[in-house]
Parts: sequence; structure tokens; C-alpha cells
Amino acid sequence: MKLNTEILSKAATEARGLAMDAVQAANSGHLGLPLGDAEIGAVLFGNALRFNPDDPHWINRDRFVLSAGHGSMFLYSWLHLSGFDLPLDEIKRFRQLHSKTPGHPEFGETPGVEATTGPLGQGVGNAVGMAVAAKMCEARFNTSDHRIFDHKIVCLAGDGCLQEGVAAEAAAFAGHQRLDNLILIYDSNNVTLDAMAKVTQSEDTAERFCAYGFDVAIVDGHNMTEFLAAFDKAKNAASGKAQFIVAKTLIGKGIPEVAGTNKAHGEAGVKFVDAARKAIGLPDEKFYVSKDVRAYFAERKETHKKEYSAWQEVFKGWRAANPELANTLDQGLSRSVPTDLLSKIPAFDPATKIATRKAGSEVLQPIAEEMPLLVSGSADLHGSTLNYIKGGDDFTPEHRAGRNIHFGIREHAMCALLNGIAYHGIFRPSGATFLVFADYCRPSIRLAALARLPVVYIFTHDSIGVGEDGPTHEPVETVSGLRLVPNLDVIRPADPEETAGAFAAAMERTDGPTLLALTRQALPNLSEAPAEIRRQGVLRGGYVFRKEDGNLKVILLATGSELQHALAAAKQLGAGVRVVSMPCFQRFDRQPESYRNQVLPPECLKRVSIEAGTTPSWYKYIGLNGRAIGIDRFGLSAPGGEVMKALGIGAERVVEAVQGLG
Ligand SMILES: Cc1ncc(C[n+]2csc(CCOP(=O)(O)OP(=O)(O)O)c2C)c(N)n1
Repeated sequence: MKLNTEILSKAATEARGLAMDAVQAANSGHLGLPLGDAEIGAVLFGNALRFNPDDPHWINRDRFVLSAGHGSMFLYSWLHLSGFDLPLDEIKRFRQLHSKTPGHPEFGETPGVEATTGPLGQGVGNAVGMAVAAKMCEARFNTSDHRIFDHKIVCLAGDGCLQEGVAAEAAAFAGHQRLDNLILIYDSNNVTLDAMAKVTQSEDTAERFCAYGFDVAIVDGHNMTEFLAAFDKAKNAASGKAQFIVAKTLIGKGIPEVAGTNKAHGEAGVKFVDAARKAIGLPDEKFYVSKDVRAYFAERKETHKKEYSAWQEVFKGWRAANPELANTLDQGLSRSVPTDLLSKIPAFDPATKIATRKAGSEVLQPIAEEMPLLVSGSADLHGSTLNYIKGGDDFTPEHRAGRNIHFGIREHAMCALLNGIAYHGIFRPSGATFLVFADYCRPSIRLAALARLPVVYIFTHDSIGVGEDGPTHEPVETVSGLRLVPNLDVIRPADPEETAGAFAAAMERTDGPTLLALTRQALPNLSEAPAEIRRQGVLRGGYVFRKEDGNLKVILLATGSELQHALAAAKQLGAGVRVVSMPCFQRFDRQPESYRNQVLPPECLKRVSIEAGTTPSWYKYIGLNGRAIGIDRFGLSAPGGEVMKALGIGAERVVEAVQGLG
């Protein structure tokens, strides 16, 4: 579309005004990016991006991710002007309680916001994940007669994002995977927060991205014609490479007292706003949008609607011609999961002794068959994490329908990409590494939980059971630490049947992520409780695995590989001892009080827990008079069984603890 620079310059000025007024009203927020990137916003939202403000979830819309989430007023202004359901009143309530304009963009709070961003670099990872998902969509759903997916993923990132390791990991992956549907715009303004960027960076970022395998263009970010030309070139590039546009900008443009310096980054420019507004030609009226800018965007919206309607026609034809594919797509969009998932997972041999990672591998296969949009990746550890979807092929530039993603040794990016795949809204992402490396993933896990994304983490080699690799590889505090993340379900199954329940629980959850902590070492199938009880028990988070004989005197609680020890101890202790399996604290805590009290009767205060990890998280169940057996130190390097013994994880300690309760 021809670029109307006259009206878009005016729109850029008014967008600057909206940012100034909103940040001034809130007395908080970041002016630098919204002012510095106003022309970029005008071109993207006023000309280049394809979307429909009336249907912000349109599956073939271009996705725009503001990785530099601190510049949120940039996004809010352009979404408002574009005609999304973000009225001016919401712009006026920037950063106020329950507004649609929170401090940083939050997924689900504001129409048009595609990802929760602010922790720098994450948005770049999300965008790469979206680009993966978009490629998968093209391969899985487009047909020779109907091309229903051809959208682009556009990401705006600053120096801060690109300094972060997660963005480097994600970019290396994108370059390697030749994700040519990704356009990464680098707001290169030579400024970060504390200082000029030269204080902390001297790399040639353009060369760096060139080395990753991107096509690179360098443009003046205030020259709309030049920027659009680069954008169009990136959009239509035939190189098969991911696209990187370096846009040279002046941070805080419009407030001369701070522009071009780190003072422009935050709200320091606010005190100069009144004069600045006048100087750029804005009237005294705050939150001003002219009639002709309104009219331009109203017309633009009509164009969007026409494109959308044309696409709907193609989509209708596609649906009619491909009912099975359409059904699969609908399943993905509604995140629906077969209700009888557990019945598709064959029971394990009761006499089997098998690691829960191995059980997980077996459980994953029928689930993957039932859920064709489930994809599974690993950070170079498929051979150990065993989460490869057999017959699912690899996701590669040549084969975009592959369901197994080789993330490389890039755990942080893996999890940011998984979030991106989930944000994209069609595929169900899962990813794997060793549990101890959850620390490398944690910022993205936290965001998945915050943004309520149904991501599944298949993390293996839990606890000191890892053994010979030693304390660097033995997670002791990891499970407890992850239990602190709100809205993250952490499941540590005790045997193969609980593993089946754990996978079903993870798949059926649609409003947040689930982390599965699986063992490297073989565990007995605890078949003294029926398989169905164990599977269903996991879905409730905790359950009575072994009911006491006679009156209840003591409750033993355990998860994972230690449930066997609690059971052995109960046998030694005799009557009155109940064993509760508690694979998922969060699911248990969501149960009705009556159920929780049934499992853990409040009158029974003699309680002992055992878990091969740090103990603090247990006291909410065992109380201050209870005893928590665990490992409040780092592990040891030796065969796993010996480490367990040396650190006192076994039935004897449980028996002693119960006897010590008096
Ligand atoms: C992971 C992370 N670390 C630190 C911050 C705090 N922070 C917000 S913006 C910023 C500087 C970013 O610089 P740049 O991307 O160049 O943004 P600009 O100054 O151009 O707006 C920092 C350090 C953050 N949001 N996320």
C-alpha cells in the first residue's frame, strides 16, 4: 500500500502526544521508546501490518511483539489509533489499577497485545517461537488450493533485549532454522537505562545477526519511506533467511532536553512535556487525536476488514474441502483435549521397574497420537529426556511439519520459544531438559505462569538419584523452588502409573504451565494401589495411597521416588499409619477443603514427609510439629543409590522420625 507520509507524520506526532500525556498523568512509565519509534509505529500500524482490530484473534493476523515492553505506551497508542477495543479512557488510565494499559504489556489484558513482555529479551524468544508455530501452521494446514496461513511475525527490540542471552540463543536458533517469516526490528538508539549504550556494548550488532544467518538492513528509523522499503523487502525476501532491520532512532525524539540521552529512557522528560507538545505542534488539549488521523485509521480499518473478509472466503473454502484438518485446527484453537486421554494410555506391567522418564516416553506416544498438535522439543537431550514423538519427524527448514524440535543447548530460549508457540494459539508446546537446568529456564517459566500459557515442561533426572554426575547435576532445591511460582503446577510422579496421570494432568490443563519432574533411575511400579487410583490421584494432586489399619495415628507424605520408602516404613510401623502420595501440591491445594481434609484429617497431627530435596515447602502439610525428611544441602558424586543412602533417604529415617514424634 502506498505510504501516506503526510498523515502518518501527523499520526506519529499525536502518538508522541499520547505517550507524553499518559506518562505525565501516571507520573511513571517510559517515554524514550514511544517517542523514538513513533515513525516506526506509524508505518507498521498505519500501513504495513495485517490484522483486524475487530477480531484480534484472527488466526492469520501478523503478530507484533513489543519485546522492549517498557515502551508499552508505544503499543497502547498504536492499538488505540488502529481501532482495537482500547478506548482513550484506557490510555488516560495508563498504569492504573485494573486498566487495560498495565505498566508492561500483559497477554490477555489488552486486545492486540500478543505477549507479556518487559523482562528484556523474552519477547525476542516469544517471536521466534511464534515464527516456528506459523511455519508449522503453513506446513500442516495450507493446501495447494487454499493458503490460509501466510502471516509474519514482527518483533521490536532494543539494545536491552539484544544484550540479553535469551535473545542471542533465540536468534541463533532462528538463523539456523531459516525462519524467514520473522522480522526483527532493532531500535538502535545508542542508549540503555543507566547510560549511553557504548558504556556496555561495542559489538557490531548488525554483523552479529549477519553471522547468525539473518538478512540485515540498516535504515533511518525516522524516515518512513526508507523504513517501509526495508520492511517490504524483508517481508518479500526470497533468501529464505530470518530478517533483521536495524532502525537508527533518536530516543525521546520530541523532547530536546533529554532526546538522545539515557535521561529520555524513563519519565525524566515529563517536566519538559508542556513545552515539547507545543513545539511539535500539538494543541493544549491533552490526549489529542485529530479528526484526520482518526479518519485515516478508520479508513485503514475498512481496508483491514476487506482483507479479512477475502481471507474468510478462502478459509470457508478450505474448511469445506478439508473437514478433518478443520477439526484439528478447531481442537488447537479451543485447546481441547480428548476427555478419555487416560484410557488411551496402556497400563504398565505391575511387576515392571522403570524410570519415570522412560515411563513418560511410553505415555507420550499415545498422547501424541490423540493430540496431533502437541509438539515436543528438547535442549539437545532427547536421548536422555526421552520425549521424542516417535514417527513425528524433526522440525527443520525442509520439513516444517516435524513435531520434534531440536532447540540445541539453549534452555532459556527453548522456554521462551515454547511460550511463543503457546501465544500463537494453535499448537501445544512441550520441551525438555534436565530438571537441574530449570534455573536456566526460570524467567520464561515464570512468564508462562503469569500469562497462563499451557506449556508442558518434561524435566528429567530429578533429585540426587542422578548419582554419578554429582551435585552440579543433582537438583535438590529445584522442585521446592518451583513450587513457589504462582500458577505453575509441579508434578513429581512416583511410578509409571502416576506418570501416566501426570502427563494427562499436564495436557488437560489449559490455563497455565505444568512441570513434570521425572527420574533417571528406575522405580518400582507401586502396584499395591490400583493403577486407576494412582492415575486419578495425580489429577487431584494428592491422595491416600495406603489407608491405615484401625485408627489413624500417623500420616506419611511423599512424592516421586520416595513414595516407595514411605510405603516400606508404613509396613514396618504397623497399624494406624496412612501413606499419602502428594505428587502435585498445587493441584491438591485447588481441591475442595472437604477432600483435602479427607486426605489429611486435621485432627491427625503426627505427620512425616519424605522427599529427596530441600524441606521447607513441606511444613504447610506437616505443620510445625511434623518432621520433614529431605536434603537441605547439595548432593554427592557417586552412584545414585549410594548417594541416597549417604544422605539418609530411605525407610529407616521415616521409621525413626515417626518413633521420635512420641
Ligand atoms: C531482564 C531485564 N533486566 C533489566 C530490566 C530493566 N530495564 C528496563 S529497560 C532497560 C534498558 C533497556 O535499554 P534499551 O533496550 O536500549 O531501551 P531504551 O533505553 O532504548 O528504551 C532496563 C535495564 C528489564 N526490564 N528486564
